[in-house]
Amino acid sequence: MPIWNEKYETMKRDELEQEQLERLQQTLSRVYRRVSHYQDLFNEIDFDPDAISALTDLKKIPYTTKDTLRLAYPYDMFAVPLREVVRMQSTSGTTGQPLIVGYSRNDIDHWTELTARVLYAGGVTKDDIINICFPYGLFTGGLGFHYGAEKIGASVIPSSEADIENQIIVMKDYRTTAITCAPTYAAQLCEVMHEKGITPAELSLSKGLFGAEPWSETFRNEMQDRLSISVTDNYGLTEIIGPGVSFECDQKNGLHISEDHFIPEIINPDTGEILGPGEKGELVLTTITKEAYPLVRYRTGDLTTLRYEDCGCGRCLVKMDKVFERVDDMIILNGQNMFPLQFEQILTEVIGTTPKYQIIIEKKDNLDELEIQVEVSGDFFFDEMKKLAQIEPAVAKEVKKRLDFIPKVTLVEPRTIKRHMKQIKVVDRRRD
Ligand code: DLL
Repeated sequence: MPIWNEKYETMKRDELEQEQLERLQQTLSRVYRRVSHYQDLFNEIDFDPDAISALTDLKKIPYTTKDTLRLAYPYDMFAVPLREVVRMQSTSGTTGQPLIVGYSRNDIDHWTELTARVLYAGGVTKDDIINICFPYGLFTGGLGFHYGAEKIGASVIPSSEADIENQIIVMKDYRTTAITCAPTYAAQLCEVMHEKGITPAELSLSKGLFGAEPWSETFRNEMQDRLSISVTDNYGLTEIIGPGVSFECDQKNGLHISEDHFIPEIINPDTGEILGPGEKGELVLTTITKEAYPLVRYRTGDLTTLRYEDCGCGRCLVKMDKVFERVDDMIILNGQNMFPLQFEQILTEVIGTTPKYQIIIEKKDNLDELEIQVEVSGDFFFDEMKKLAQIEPAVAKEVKKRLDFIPKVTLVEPRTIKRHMKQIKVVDRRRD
């Protein structure tokens, strides 16, 4: 499979590290001169950004957290004057106050290069017709991929998050060969196709590039099967740039991080201690080419592992494992810690496919209670009432076995769980 940027994607590690060091020096000098937060921080720890001589010097700088960015809202983390900002995007604010991120002209060029890498690694070429099914707006998915796909020379359909039926009509009539979207959207696409009796053979689709939220290997297999396409994962976050931070290649076993733009580290989320390759922890990223919104050692909140190994695709960029959990995902139920993923695994095993589900947590008589709502869809046991009746006790039993408590399990009608661009897996009503 061809590589979009041979030079940087296959660069040998010593050469890459030299390039990273030079870019890091520029970034640290820039943030020290232009962002008061970093100026104060470096002064406080007596850190001279012009004296760094090795990548390991980065470890001397404390982490940057989302709280710092929130305090700096709207523009205090910007490292260029607004007249040099050509674009602003924003986080959704689902976990608090939204953040505004600015891009200089060079930042947009770099971002375009980065999303082109993602798309190319997922098999998109100038011969493709691609629907960008991410919202075009403050969310980074739409415009981020749009520019990258145009750069490759693909025929870009900015269909955005169109109503699913219209999306299918466009895909059919325009003979779309590739889509990029959130996995939740892909699942809805499948559902509607199923309901309308549309088969993959009626479409020209051959690849799907999914990102923006966690999704499992079971889901990949299911989508590949049901849509007759090849599916790859890609990861990014608004604060760092948007999509384009890391991407899967045809090997589909880890996401290559574009290390010529971002330096990754993995830390223990509780202690801040740096962890080694192969150890799972929180991903921390430093941007080394960003002009308008550079971040040093930003704690992403995402849990993953870094793997420095040869890849069958020929790229030398480090790989991170698929992200399934966030540090702040953890559910604490009556003092016991658990992750939504544990429930998802149980549901998938019991039902044989990953259903749409939502976990609702409430407080009753001073005790935390957890309910798992599972949406019955046309795809699983819709007409097999006997099997349906077995699901609730089977899930409850499995949860009791693995997590030692009995949840309430409720099957709900199709489309009861509200659709968002990203699936909201946990609704915590304890603080309502
Ligand atoms: O979701 C950017 C993006 C758009 C990435 C389109 C990929 C495709 P935010 O809305 O700021 O930005 O959300 C970032 O989403 O910290 C992760 O927790 C999660 N996330 C993003 N991609 C993945 C992925 C965009 N492939 C947050 N797998 C991140 C798992 C992901 N989680």
